[in-house]
Amino acid sequence: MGVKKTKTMCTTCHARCGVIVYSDEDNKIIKVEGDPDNPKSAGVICGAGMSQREIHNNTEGRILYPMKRVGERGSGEWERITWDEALDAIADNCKRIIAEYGPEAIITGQGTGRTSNHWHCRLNSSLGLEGWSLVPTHVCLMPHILPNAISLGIYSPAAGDLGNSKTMVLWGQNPAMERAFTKIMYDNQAAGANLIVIDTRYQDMSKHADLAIQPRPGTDAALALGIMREIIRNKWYDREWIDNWTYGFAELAERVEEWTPEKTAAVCEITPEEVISAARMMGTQGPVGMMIGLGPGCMHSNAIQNGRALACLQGLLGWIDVPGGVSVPLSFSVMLDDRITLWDGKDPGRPDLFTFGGEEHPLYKSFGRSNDPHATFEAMITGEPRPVKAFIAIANDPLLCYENTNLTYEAMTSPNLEFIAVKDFYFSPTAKLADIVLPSADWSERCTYDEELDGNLILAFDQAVEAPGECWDDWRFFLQWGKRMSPEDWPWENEKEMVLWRLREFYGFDVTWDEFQAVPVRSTEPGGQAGEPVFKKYEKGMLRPDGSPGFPTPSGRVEFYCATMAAFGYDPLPDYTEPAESPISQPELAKEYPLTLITGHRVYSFFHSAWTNIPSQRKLYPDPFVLVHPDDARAYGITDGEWVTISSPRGHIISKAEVTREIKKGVVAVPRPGWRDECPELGLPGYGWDKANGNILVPSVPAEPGYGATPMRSSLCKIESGRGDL
Ligand SMILES: Nc1nc2c(c(=O)[nH]1)N[C@H]1C(S)=C(S)[C@@H](COP(=O)(O)OP(=O)(O)OC[C@H]3O[C@@H](n4cnc5c(=O)[nH]c(N)nc54)[C@H](O)[C@@H]3O)O[C@H]1N2
Ligand SMILES: Nc1nc2c(c(=O)[nH]1)N[C@H]1C(S)=C(S)[C@@H](COP(=O)(O)OP(=O)(O)OC[C@H]3O[C@@H](n4cnc5c(=O)[nH]c(N)nc54)[C@H](O)[C@@H]3O)O[C@H]1N2
Ligand code: SF4
Ligand SMILES: [Mo]
Repeated sequence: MGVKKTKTMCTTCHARCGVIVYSDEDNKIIKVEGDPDNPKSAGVICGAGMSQREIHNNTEGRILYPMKRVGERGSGEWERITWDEALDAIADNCKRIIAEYGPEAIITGQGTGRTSNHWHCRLNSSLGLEGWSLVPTHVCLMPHILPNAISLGIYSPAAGDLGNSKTMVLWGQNPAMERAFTKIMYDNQAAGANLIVIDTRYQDMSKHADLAIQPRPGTDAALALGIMREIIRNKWYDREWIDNWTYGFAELAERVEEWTPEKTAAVCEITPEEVISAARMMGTQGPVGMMIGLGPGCMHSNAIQNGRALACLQGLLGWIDVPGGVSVPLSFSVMLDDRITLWDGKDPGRPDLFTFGGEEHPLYKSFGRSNDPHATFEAMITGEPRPVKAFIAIANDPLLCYENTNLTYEAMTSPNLEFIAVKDFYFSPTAKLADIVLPSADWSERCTYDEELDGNLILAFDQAVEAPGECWDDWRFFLQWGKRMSPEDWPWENEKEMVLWRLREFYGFDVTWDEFQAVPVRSTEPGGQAGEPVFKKYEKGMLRPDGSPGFPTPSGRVEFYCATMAAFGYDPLPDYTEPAESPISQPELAKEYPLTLITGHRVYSFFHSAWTNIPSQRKLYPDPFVLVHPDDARAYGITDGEWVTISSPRGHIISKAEVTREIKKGVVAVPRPGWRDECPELGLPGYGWDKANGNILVPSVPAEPGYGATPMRSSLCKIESGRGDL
């Protein structure tokens, strides 16, 4: 038989590169390489993708079988059980708890998109819950898409078609982490396009930028208002677009008037020239495509309004649903289609629907369909306003993912929480506290991926190797758990049937598995050619439910003035407010904690908290580290490479100082993740959830009012030389 060659997709990060896996008769992976025929990634691959070889071939430390706890919680004593025993235990606990306390007493946790989130939602529906239960969308997906949903009617991150832009803008986003996309940008820049990078850190892409601006954390709305003022004053907008497709232009023009380059520069701690240059480039050299990341709008107490200001800037520029502008995909909403989630068109904002924290954060309840983490963890601890009895996590580690980790830990170890199950590859800090752990197949070991959600392509994929031990794909787990809770919702026999059902139900491809494999690329858009999106859908009546031209907003237009914002108690116009915990808003606190803390900027090899135990990934970043500006290092007696203690009113952690001009003066940056698992092959120790995890430092209150986004990128801290008690 020799070497087997399988074309599939790496799903380690959201880029989802096409890859070719070579494996041998012993089911070992020989090599993973980029697939040159993949229309999106075109042969690009990164080290994290290639490390699948280590993850699959060396199963040391991996959870290989379902196991139940036999000792005290957290004692590390486990006993192997069968999948049936594990699933029965989960289903029995769920049924008992639902009967006694109602489904809301079960919290299911999921992390960022790892190919099974839609089935997770369906499973929640089978439990009698509505929505996503517990997800980090309060700092990621929702503040990302909500401003666009409200302002443009586009229920997506509104990513730019940067490969065709004349001016490419990376706003608090670093695509260098996802390689294929970077290549497209470099090629476009070589062909004459501009690149603007707006990032507090002088990050990977800043080094290639025509204009790199480093605003103070959480001040991006001010910058966007200042840029809009310049564009309006200089009439760098398209009058016809404004008249035909936007709402509230006159009010916007009045609002931005006070944001002179000087005032903007003072708030953002940049120069007036930078504001003017950015406005001129965006205003005169279109099409403008933006990639907006977590930097500006997701992880601040003023998150939604920051995002709104950026959405309005895009609306003002007018490059929407055109080549090189803001892409308007249809496929994103398909993932959350009622046919798959079983949400049945119910309004999540209705008063009788209960969510933890829904009263405090009504916008999150209405649009996010999730429980607020802070309120959920408090309920786990106190039983108020109602009890939580079970927590089941799939591809999620709350101890490393959520702010204010000491609260999360108290919740995860609360005696009120009767049952915890975790499905993961390795013993994550939360898995160590579980009653049942469930083994998981990684991407080379499964046949279940999403269609491309950020584009319009369905790419054929297949399982490359057999999963080790009894590692199950997450789809299979949801299917078998679902069958035990509500069999009519889960009619399929296996995961392949689930994939084929989706192809048929959503895109009309009635194919067998082999037929699916035979066509490498399909389009998700009705009538669309593979790789050729339909543009200006708003003119063609493709965006509004009633089929009329326009955008799916109440006015049918791009809304600068937005009644939806007003209905939730916000200023209906884009607005800047100072972050809740900054040297300016909290001068007293800043006397003790003078530095602004950014947590979680991405680094090459790690994807969230995963892979710090994998040698080829860990060797790039052996120790936890923190970026410190040379002037701050001098002021606080820190030298490059030494261990420092970083403290906030919430707690303290350690990291090695990386003294660098990359970070803005007055700001320190702890990357994601801070913690490290042990890496025996390299002889490197672990640094646990309570040692080097940036979330120890981040407050869970006060949060963004409507949404509950927490200031993971704008809170106060101090640094001192030495490891202290850690
Ligand atoms: N301070 C701070 N906190 C942050 C962020 C930040 O920037 N700063 N970023 C936030 C953001 S944007 C997000 S999206 C969240 C992400 O949060 P999560 O997605 O929950 O990420 P992790 O906490 O790393 O937990 C993920 C766990 O899932 C496991 N895993 C990975 N893939 C799979 C899979 O396919 N199946 C199974 N069963 N397990 C899998 C990993 O091994 C890991 O233990 O974190 C948020 N937390
Ligand atoms: N390697 C790797 N790739 C990943 C992930 C990962 O964990 N590892 N996570 C994935 C996930 S779930 C997500 S959501 C995406 C996030 O993707 P990005 O948003 O691109 O990622 P980040 O690096 O978290 O944040 C972007 C930048 O924001 C900057 N920044 C911080 N505060 C501010 C601010 O106030 N204003 C501005 N303008 N910039 C600021 C940081 O310096 C950082 O460079 O990444 C995805 N890709
Ligand atoms: S960029 Fe790397 S980790 Fe992300 S999908 Fe591509 S190969 Fe995988
Ligand atoms: Mo995320």
